[in-house]
Amino acid sequence: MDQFGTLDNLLQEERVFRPLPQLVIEANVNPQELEAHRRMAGHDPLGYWEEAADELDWFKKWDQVLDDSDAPFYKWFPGSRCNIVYNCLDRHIETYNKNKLALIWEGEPGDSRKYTYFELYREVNRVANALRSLGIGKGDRIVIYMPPLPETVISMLAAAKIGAIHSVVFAGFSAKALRQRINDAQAKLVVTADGFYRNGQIMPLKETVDEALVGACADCVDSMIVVRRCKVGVDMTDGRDFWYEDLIRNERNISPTEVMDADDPLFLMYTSGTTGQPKGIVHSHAGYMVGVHRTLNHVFDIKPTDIFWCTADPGWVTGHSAVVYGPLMAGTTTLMYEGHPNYPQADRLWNIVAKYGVTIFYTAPTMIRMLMRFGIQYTRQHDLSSLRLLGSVGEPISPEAWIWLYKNIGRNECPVLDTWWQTETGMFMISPLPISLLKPGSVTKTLPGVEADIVDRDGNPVPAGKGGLLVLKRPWPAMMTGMWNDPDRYREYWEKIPGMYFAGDVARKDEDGYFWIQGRADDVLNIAGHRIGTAEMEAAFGAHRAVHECGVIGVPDTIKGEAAKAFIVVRPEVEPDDELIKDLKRHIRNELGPVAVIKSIEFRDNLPKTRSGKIMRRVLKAEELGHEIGDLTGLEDED
Ligand code: 6R9
Repeated sequence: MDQFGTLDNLLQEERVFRPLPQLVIEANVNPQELEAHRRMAGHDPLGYWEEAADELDWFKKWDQVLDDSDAPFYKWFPGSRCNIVYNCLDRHIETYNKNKLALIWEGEPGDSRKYTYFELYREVNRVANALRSLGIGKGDRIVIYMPPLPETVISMLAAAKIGAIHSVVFAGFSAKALRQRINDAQAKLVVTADGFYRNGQIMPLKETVDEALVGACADCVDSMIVVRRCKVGVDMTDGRDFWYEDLIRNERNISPTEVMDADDPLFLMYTSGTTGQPKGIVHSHAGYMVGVHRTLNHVFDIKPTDIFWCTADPGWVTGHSAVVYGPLMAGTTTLMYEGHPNYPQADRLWNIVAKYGVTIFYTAPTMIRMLMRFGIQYTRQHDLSSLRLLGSVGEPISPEAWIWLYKNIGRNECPVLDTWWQTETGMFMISPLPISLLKPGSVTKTLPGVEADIVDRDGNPVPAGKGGLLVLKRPWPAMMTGMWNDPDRYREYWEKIPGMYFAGDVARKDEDGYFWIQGRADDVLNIAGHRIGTAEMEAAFGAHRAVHECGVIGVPDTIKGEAAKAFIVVRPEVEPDDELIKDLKRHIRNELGPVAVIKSIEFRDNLPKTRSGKIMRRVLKAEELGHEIGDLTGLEDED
């Protein structure tokens, strides 16, 4: 067993942690209120969500809370008119929040910028005007290929304000992956930066966009906005590329907030599925805003004095719900850091916590494992006493990592809120509140208004303690409203187990009704909390001249949680050697970007296949990990 523990001790974990009395007294939602919420959501779920919707501002209220006449294409709050940006900015400008800090940003070199709600509002208005001047309007798609910069948040909000649909693409993706997303979304505009700082180096970015736009592909893009971050030289194409600062220099501070229908898309977020083509998950204004607002407020118990730091990159859904939209709707101060946690040394995150007095720190197990590796001496160099809540998301957290965080960062006082949710769910689904009794490694119980269960392949509930498929049994407001260009793929989520939403995860429920997530059931890897499909990786390998056939599986990795191992059959004329391994790794980095971490490559003469010719990753995985291989009937060559 490694120092971070394994799934086996997760299954045996029996420790429980109670919240300190002071925390319960001060909580926005106390235990009696939580019970009342659960009771209400139990017998009148739509009434529960309607009450949640009433906490936000609308241009026109709904005719109905939920229209399920065309299930699984559920429509939340039909007939209503709203704009999430109104709730993130406009409404705070009319209250005492106007002069409160909305955003604190720190760059890797140590530079920092702060925006009050009013300042952020003003900047978003100017960019909204600039977008309109470039011919962008309601329903147009904008790809935002940016590192964590204030302008990333500003561009997202400006797009949403004018009714455009943003799709943020993680700056770690390759030109090819970017092109694929631009094409699928048929984006008219790309926002990017000249480069960004990472681990003491300048990483160029604009040139990757140029590469993505080369040739006949991506000719939907008319213009590009470039933020000057590192002052590195870039080639600007006349008539297409504009410096951000030039565009907004003369823009006015007011730009009308577009009135949106409930179902008008707010953003697309591409995520990996089981085929080579990433899925464009669609989230829309009304439902997303209600679900995220209610769950973020409840789980993180937002107080006027909080400084909320979610370490996720804006390129992931966590960055959308927990860095931008959720915190801003809540009127809290959200913090963003541009760079590497190890720069200039391993205490950087704690330095930031102490410097700004961070009260809520929400991160991912892969980050926690990295911090554990750095050692606790770094945590002791800074005053972390401002922290009151900790959070985890992205993959199962081992009890060891949970306890490390609780003890060394949370002084044995701050609850660790392990939130289970997905790009598709938009909002937290299964999660404790600060008042909950915690078991390290468990995401505890469903939030009020959410119904989940563990079932077998036919949809029958499995007994407590047994593993099975994690399903959601009722629609929820922040659910994706569709799949871009692909309604059939959306429908699949509801058809694998009829009448239920199957999330793709395996989990179990214990005798107390606590959920324990075990991992993905499908061919999707979770590398450092990022989803990447084995099919996507196999397709990328397949594009290399030396590769005849390839099978990719996930193998355990102490820091990243999981990493990829590739089994490769080379073309007859190729002689596999170390040079080829290096070249293949380089190739994957070019094709998919650094997110696709290859742990090892093994050359084989052939791969196990089904009679229909599908590579059996299950067999490769069992061999690799020394497990029982299981049923092999249907295998092409049972030897
Ligand atoms: C928010 C986000 C979703 C997948 C999900 C599951 C895993 C997320 C988790 C967790 C265990 C948690 N996951 N939260 N596993 N405990 N608290 O991560 O979205 O990128 O779409 O990934 O991540 O496997 O299905 P996304």
